[in-house]
Amino acid sequence: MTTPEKPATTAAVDFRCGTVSITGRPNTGKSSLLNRFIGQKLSIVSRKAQTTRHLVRGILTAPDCQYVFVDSPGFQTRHDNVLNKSLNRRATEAARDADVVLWVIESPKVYEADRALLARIPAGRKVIAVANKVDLVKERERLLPFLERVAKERAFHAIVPVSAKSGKNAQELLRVIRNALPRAEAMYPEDQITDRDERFFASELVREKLFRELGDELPYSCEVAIDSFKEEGALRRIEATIWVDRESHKPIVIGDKGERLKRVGTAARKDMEQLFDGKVYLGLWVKVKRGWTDDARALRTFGYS
Ligand SMILES: Nc1nc2c(ncn2[C@@H]2O[C@H](COP(=O)(O)OP(=O)(O)OP(=O)(O)O)[C@@H](O)[C@H]2O)c(=O)[nH]1
Ligand SMILES: [Mg+2]
Repeated sequence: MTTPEKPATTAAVDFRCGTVSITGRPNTGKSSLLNRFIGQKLSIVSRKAQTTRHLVRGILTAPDCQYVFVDSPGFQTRHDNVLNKSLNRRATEAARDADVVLWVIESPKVYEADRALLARIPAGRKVIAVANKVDLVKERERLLPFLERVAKERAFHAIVPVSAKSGKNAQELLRVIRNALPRAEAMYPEDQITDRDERFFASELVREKLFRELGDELPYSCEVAIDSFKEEGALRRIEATIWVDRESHKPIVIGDKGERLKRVGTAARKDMEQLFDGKVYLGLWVKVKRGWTDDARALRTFGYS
């Protein structure tokens, strides 16, 4: 995650560069796809819908193309609070501003929620339909009719079946995206893989572990804030607070004798050490901010607009 001054060399003839918005309803595998392209866990992933809350840029520089991927929150209809309205706004804005939009759906079905999001992508945008999770389609003969149904939804630039999980067809998808991007100079230095800093990833990795550790509802009312982030030689010393929105949630997050909080901390620390390539000390606290998901001011302090 370095940021040298020089942009990538763009000596290749026909060099392409542009933004690629990864959109879709929750849980279709958008963040998994970003991580697959970049080869690192930049965007957090869980089995639960609505894991992603922030726009995360992942930059991939190849000899003939620089792809600037933007992962976005799943477009959601689940809860109508201020947080979710803000997430939906982010999801659609990212699609509006991109050179190419990936509309990620789950094979082998198109849901109404997929269509609702597709309808929000302005006409004239180059949209690639990405039929993810093809590894789950056991009967191969179901795939072709499914792709034919997809083709009827819009005049897509292309339709590509992939598996973010196994990597199947990911290279082919990259080739299709490249050919849809404009001829342009690189925007970022070639060894830069994201626009987010280590503080951001530290808080996201804690949030990912909460999503994985907690039941169905609680993760949605948890947020993580980094209180301090200090580099002491090779060690990163990080103090973070997990905010919950009710007093009764606190003991659930902490767990019996602090066991759950400890598991969250250990798993997050290990991922941070891998991503930052160095030792990490992580101190975690749990505090209550009542009703923060519906409180615009509290949301701003957590970086939502
Ligand atoms: N079998 C299979 N599972 C996948 C694939 N891609 C993603 N998943 C799983 O689908 C779930 C959701 O993946 P995410 O990458 O978090 O999905 P997302 O679209 O970013 O979800 P939100 O951020 O909540 O909108 C996780 O359990 C992933 O492991 C795939 O190609 N095949
Ligand atoms: Mg996601």
